Amino acid sequence: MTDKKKTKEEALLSRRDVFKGAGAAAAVVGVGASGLMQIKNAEAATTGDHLLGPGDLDEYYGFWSSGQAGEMRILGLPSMRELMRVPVFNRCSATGWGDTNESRKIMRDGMTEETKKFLEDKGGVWLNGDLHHPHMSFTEGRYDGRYLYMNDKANTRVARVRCDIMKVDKMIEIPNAADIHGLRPQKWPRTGYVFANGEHRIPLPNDGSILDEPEKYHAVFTAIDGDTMEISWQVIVSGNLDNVDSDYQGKYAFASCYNSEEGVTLAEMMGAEMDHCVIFDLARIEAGVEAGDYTVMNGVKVLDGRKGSKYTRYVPVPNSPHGVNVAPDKRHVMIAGKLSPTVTVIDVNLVEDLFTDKIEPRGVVVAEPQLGLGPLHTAFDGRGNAYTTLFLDSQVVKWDIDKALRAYKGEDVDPILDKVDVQYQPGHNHSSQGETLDADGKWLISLNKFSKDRYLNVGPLKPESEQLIDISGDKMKVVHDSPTFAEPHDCIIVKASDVNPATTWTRGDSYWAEATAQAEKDGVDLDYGADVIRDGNKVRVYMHSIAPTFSLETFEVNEGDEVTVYVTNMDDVDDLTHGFCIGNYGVAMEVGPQATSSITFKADRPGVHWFYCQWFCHALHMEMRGRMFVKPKA
Ligand code: K7E
Ligand code: CUA
Repeated sequence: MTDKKKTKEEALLSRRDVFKGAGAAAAVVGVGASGLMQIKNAEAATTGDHLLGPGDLDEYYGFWSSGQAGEMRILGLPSMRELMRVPVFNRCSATGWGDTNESRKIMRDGMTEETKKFLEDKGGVWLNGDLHHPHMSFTEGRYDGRYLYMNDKANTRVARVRCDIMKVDKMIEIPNAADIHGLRPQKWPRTGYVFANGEHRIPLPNDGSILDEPEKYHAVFTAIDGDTMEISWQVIVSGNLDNVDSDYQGKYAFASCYNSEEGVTLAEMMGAEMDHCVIFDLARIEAGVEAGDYTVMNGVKVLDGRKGSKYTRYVPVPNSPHGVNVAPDKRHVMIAGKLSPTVTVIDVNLVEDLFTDKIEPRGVVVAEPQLGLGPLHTAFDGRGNAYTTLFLDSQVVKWDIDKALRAYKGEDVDPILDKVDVQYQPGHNHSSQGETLDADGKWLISLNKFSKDRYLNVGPLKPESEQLIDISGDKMKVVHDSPTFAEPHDCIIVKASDVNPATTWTRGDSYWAEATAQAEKDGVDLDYGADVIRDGNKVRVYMHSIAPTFSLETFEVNEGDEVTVYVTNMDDVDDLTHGFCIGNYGVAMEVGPQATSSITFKADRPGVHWFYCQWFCHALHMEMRGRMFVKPKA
């Protein structure tokens, strides 16, 4: 209670700071709007203690994927309020992500030369992405608040978000792989590696010399160094890779594989009764790298981990497994059956015997409870229970891990404790801190693929639906649902105290290192500049903003010039973001408090072009503008 009060007071305090600052008008608008929305929420919902009053802060951050929308979203839980959208693999009109020099550098630095060439006449960066799995960096099995990592299935990439500023700082393309799907950071001793599954099988190299010869295709498993975002090694596997998780021992990674038949048509992929889970032995792989047992492909060390390799083991599991989730008991790995009504449980402690061939592959399986139709993903409460989504049944099933182990040994016990209906067809679920040693068993999210009749009809394209379930008691209770746009595959729920984002940027941040270096070369003060530097047909315009003005009211360039505008926001006030937009030039970006942002464009349209601040910042925000003169060619 006192805690809640304190956070409320803190919230009020920081709001007063805004009032004291230049942004009084903005603050009034902002507070009014969000306050109203919360009251509406409170009126609309009827049950549960997930409701927060106006100004109350949430206990958890939720980091959400957005599937084919390509961005990451930040929610507050348990209120389920959407707090922020962080552009990652998409282009963002509001922030200029994909257009600013800072974002384009991040997007292009980790690209292969081949892709750069492919994108040469397509704007130079990808505009789409398919973000499935956002996960935080770990230290000794707990979230450490440093980074978030996420995959792009569409264009075979992995990105990293810096948690202090909640912006992407690295993005890499994974060579030799096709369509990164499963992604998890190493839990122990730390991250460490980020594991990324190449889902689709392709020829290596994929240069057209092999086409319709599927027996020559491969899927590749990748270990990325989470600190440097460079690829440590890759392993070729048999079959398609789907999802992945890592253990609490720092020894293994577990990936589900469908299509062990290595077919290309649906009929071919459904042929076998069993697919498999591939287990990667990190120490044996590292020793293999050390011993030089690899081929270098596109600059990456690639090991052969296909069936029979010493680096991997293949555990048969029923056809087309999907989710892989390691329980916070540090011991049990759950592989959801998807087409089979079962979840296969592997005991991490038996895996070494598998690698030394003391036991048969199925010898590591210690339970395989029948739970319902279409099990996809499993979450945990830290009290020995697991929660599995049932896609076809449109339910979440709660089951007792220990009872499942005993039943597998022949004891007559039913591990199923409870089932709850969700609307409809759930994919991922996630519990509060559930993929860490701090699993606290309070909340479960069910991310549902269909909403159908659940909300007002908005036309043929419907939103998806996410539901909040109270799991603190014996019975699960759905307490809230919200529509959500395409498509939250996965999310994590992190205690708010484990994440400490900054309130403003810090001058000198490496995020705009190139701008800093250029300003130095040009002899310009990046902080307080008001300069136009001509360098042949390149023009660099330096301005800073202090609400409600830009330091340049006009600047002139020639038609055909390549113009770079650097804007530094010298306001040092919480929540005082400016923007920079040039009318009819396709130029727009966010400039956060104490940040520098830059954007480059060709001045190929003569005339007078107003630039303006596109982020409401002040009572005189509308007046925060200036003119760019583009002198026509003689
Ligand atoms: Cu994690 Cu949707 Cu990519 Cu399952 S996947 S549902
Ligand atoms: Cu500055 Cu609006």
